Amino acid sequence: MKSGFVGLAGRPNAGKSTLINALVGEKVAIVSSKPQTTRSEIRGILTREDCQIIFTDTPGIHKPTQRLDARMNKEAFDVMQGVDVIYLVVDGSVPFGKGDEFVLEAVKNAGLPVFLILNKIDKMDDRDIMKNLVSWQKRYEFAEFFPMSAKYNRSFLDLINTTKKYLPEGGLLYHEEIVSDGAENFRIAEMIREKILDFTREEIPHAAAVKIDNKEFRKDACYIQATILVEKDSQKPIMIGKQGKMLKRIGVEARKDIEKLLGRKVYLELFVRVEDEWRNHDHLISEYGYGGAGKDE
Ligand SMILES: Nc1nc2c(ncn2[C@@H]2O[C@H](COP(=O)(O)OP(=O)(O)OP(=O)(O)O)[C@@H](O)[C@H]2O)c(=O)[nH]1
Ligand SMILES: [Mg+2]
Repeated sequence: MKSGFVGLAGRPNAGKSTLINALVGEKVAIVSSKPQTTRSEIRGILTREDCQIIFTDTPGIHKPTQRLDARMNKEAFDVMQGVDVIYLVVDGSVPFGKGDEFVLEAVKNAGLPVFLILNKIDKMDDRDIMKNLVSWQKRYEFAEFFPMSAKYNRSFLDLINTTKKYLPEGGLLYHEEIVSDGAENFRIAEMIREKILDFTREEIPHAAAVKIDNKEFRKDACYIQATILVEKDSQKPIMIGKQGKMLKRIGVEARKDIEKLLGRKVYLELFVRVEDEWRNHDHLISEYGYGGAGKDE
């Protein structure tokens, strides 16, 4: 049996979290159309009879403007130290830019086999795909090339089988039934944050954090209270919405995902609170579970 680690790296919005969910067949990481969705390392575990692959999703690497950004980048770089294979996930439908160069340099420095995952080919024609692959080929000695659509591909067998070849012999590293190593409360908080990303605009999505205050299993149901933190007083009414409509919408949609995760009925109560400039405070970033919380700085 083979077992080992794969780190997913790439710019924000490239489709890393979409790919990890598709590979493990469950939503372990949240996805949104807004860049910088993922804020911390998340593991998705795929177990087959012949192999176990631990995929690590990372925050998209980008130019830091706040403390949270710096922590997210560091997290992404750290992940690349302890893996057997790196997937460099790129959005093939947008032109190569400075951001790609930055990520590519980081990936090169790791000195590991790198698979170039040319994602979102559903948005490209064959000529563009070829041109794009050729240009990436010139940039680095990638171990493998995989043009694909993380969102629409039905099978990832080829990618998984090829990855297996690069992994060492070894036993199970996680129990075969475990799909994510994320703490349950963190996964629930992320599902709420995903809806915030979906429904709010401009600076609001990135200013929001979610914290689970209480979770109680009673009979067949689960009762959850959670707080959405925003950075400024002016953001609070937007998060709540007219007559509480926004908060309600976030709650209703998040509850559906949480019920799927917990396999039971969920009662979700949401609150909104202002936490001044939380994105620039290390202890708050850690408290909410972002940017490698709990790890040594
Ligand atoms: N058309 C198309 N869209 C895709 C594909 N893969 C991902 N997306 C979309 O791209 C957006 C970003 O996807 P994510 O998986 O959140 O990207 P990410 O790389 O994890 O982004 P960060 O967490 O911000 O670093 C979402 O709207 C996805 O639905 C694809 O293969 N085709
Ligand atoms: Mg992501």
